[in-house]
Amino acid sequence: MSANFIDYVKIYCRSGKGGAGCMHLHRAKYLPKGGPDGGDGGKGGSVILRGNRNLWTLLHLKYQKHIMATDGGKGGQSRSFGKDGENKIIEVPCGTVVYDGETGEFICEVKEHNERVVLLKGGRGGLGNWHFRTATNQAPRYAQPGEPAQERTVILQLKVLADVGLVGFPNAGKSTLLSVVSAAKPEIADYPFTTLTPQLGIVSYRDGRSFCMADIPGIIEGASEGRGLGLRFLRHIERNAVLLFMVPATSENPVKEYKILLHELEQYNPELLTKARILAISKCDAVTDKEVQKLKKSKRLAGLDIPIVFISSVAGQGIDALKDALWTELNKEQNQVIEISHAPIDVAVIEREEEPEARNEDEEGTIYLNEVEEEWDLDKYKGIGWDTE
Ligand SMILES: Nc1nc2c(ncn2[C@@H]2O[C@H](COP(=O)(O)OP(=O)(O)OP(=O)(O)O)[C@@H](O)[C@H]2O)c(=O)[nH]1
Ligand SMILES: [Mg+2]
Repeated sequence: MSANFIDYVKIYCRSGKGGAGCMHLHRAKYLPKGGPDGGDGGKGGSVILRGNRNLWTLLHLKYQKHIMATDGGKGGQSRSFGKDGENKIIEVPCGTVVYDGETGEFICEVKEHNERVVLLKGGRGGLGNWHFRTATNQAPRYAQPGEPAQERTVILQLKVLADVGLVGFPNAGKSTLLSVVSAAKPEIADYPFTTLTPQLGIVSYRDGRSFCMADIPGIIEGASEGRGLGLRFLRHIERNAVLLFMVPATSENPVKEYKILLHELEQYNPELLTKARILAISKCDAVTDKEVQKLKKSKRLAGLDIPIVFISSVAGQGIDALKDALWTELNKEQNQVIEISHAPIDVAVIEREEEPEARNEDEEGTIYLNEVEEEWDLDKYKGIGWDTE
């Protein structure tokens, strides 16, 4: 299960170049000067991302290192058009964020089912020489080249779209809570880092309503410096509307534990602190009633100024109160917006899958006219054809 959860892939993408316009002069037996009749080149294919709610990981893209749309065909004589290149559609789970593979800069994101984002536009086809005939130049011996292809190496990252994200040290009881409130079956054990990949569950609430909860691997002090599993999974809570912090009642100093968690989140992305927070004191069955009462009266806990709920997933205590508190926060207007600016990623630090192999340069050079390879001066064509669109 965990090996199949892929939330990071790096892919080289290229759109198709536009087909070249054709330079052709019509000649027939009784029509030696039939005039220019070169047709237009076809459009190159684009590389397009499409959201698909049935996908939960980027696994299907793991071994796909290159995605290339096809080139537009050349125009032909008798004003025949070149064929358009085929688009390449990359299906991605909703919540996929795209970064530039070299600079780490944010490019775009796909949030909704069937949402289409054009990542790389195919080149426009060149115009055939038929378009360039004028009163003074009735036999233009040139045509327009196709627009070049675009290429880019991109990093796709999945940031799951959940309403509530669980934040806590390892062993805080996050996965146990998820297993109690939803149908999800996360692994649960009394050793740290049981959960290695994010898990999602749908929590059903009263009157047939529901919300989504994400359990992410535990965070420890120094996670922002790469300790434990580091902050690699924190991106999955970037888009949650509410963060549910979990601190066990057995903790020696719950307030300190909460503050460490908050600090690590801040190190990762200060915007996380603008989200609504709820603190759940978990495992209340593991301490005496007296100790629970003491925690309930604790001035230091109350001083945190956030809603606090006392729960025990094992004994089923406080679970309904917790759901109520989460539902209330989720429905507050200021918590509806789950937009967040995606900070650029550090491509040097992020762990990489192996680099894409050198790409295949061996393609047909088709945009040149008369089979002569020369640098095209695209300025020459200003004002005519595609750049006037
Ligand atoms: N007594 C008691 N034990 C609990 C409760 N909730 C969880 N535990 C125990 O605490 C241990 C850790 O629980 P997990 O749910 O795996 O903790 P986690 O926060 O998901 O841990 P990581 O995945 O390692 O980050 C397990 O042995 C659970 O049985 C609770 O409400 N009461
Ligand atoms: Mg867990």
